[in-house]
Amino acid sequence: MRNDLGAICRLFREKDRFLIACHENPEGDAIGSELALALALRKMGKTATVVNSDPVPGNLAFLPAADTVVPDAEGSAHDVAVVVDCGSLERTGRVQTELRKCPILVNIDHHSTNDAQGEYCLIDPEAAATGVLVHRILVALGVGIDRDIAANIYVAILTDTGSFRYSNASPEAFSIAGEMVGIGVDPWEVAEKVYETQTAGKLGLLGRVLGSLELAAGGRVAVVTTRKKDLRDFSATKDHLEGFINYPRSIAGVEVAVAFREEGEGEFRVSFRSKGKVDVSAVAASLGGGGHRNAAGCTVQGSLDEVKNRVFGLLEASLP
Ligand SMILES: [Mn+2]
Repeated sequence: MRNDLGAICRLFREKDRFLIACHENPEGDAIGSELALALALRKMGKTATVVNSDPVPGNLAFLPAADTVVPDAEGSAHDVAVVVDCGSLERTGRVQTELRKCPILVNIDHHSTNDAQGEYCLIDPEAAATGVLVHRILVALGVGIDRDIAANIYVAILTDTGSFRYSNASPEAFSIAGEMVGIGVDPWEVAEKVYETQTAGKLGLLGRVLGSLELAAGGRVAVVTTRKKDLRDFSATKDHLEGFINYPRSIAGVEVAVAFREEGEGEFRVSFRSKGKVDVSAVAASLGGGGHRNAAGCTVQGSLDEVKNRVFGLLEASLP
């Protein structure tokens, strides 16, 4: 059943044991959406277990109920699995085995590349964040949104709109965020926790990664590259690279920023950010990945030079 809010509400009212998950390498929208939903279901007297393949990133650990996320939920049965912010069930990673055991799957997402698996889907690529869709559900359910739920919804929208800078920052996104502030969310307190928690090591790594900056396609594409050694040298994990791609994207005249990250021997994770007319989700999809029009990613096999040549070739062809 696709986009039947009433049917999803009936299901949430009827069933009792929910298993909620998001994608690997979760960020603000994924974590905020699943925690807001879990808190609301618990308020309704339900059991809601949040299970993720990866831990909650450090800068989001302050979110209410973040301490209830578990790495596995084996040994307990659930009536309904709810997957948020995932274009496909595979994106949930390791925990998908447990999700698949649930008799009913609900899919709540805003990726345009969603494959709509699940008995119930709420998919709206026009929504700024999955948190917006969770808000729609909670309003339809009539659950009172308290400060804890509000903080999670606010962070979901804040992070997926790039602090209300991206073109997806719709009137609905602003209006829900405003409502959450009205409920008691403090924008500065949240911003400080989400964004102002750098470590000296992370800034050192940023310096290294920016040192790899190169321009392609006559200055319309900017590229940064991270090798495994770079992460090792700064005792960093891939999470520390979050947001680095915004620097090459911020260069005047650049339409697409690309970040290459060495994942394994002959394997690179490629992230794209577009600020112009280029649909990077199409480029990522043609390499087996996916995402949004302005933010997408894929994993490509080959040496760094081979991977770069393939990606540049596709990008040059898609530049208007
Ligand atoms: Mn999202």
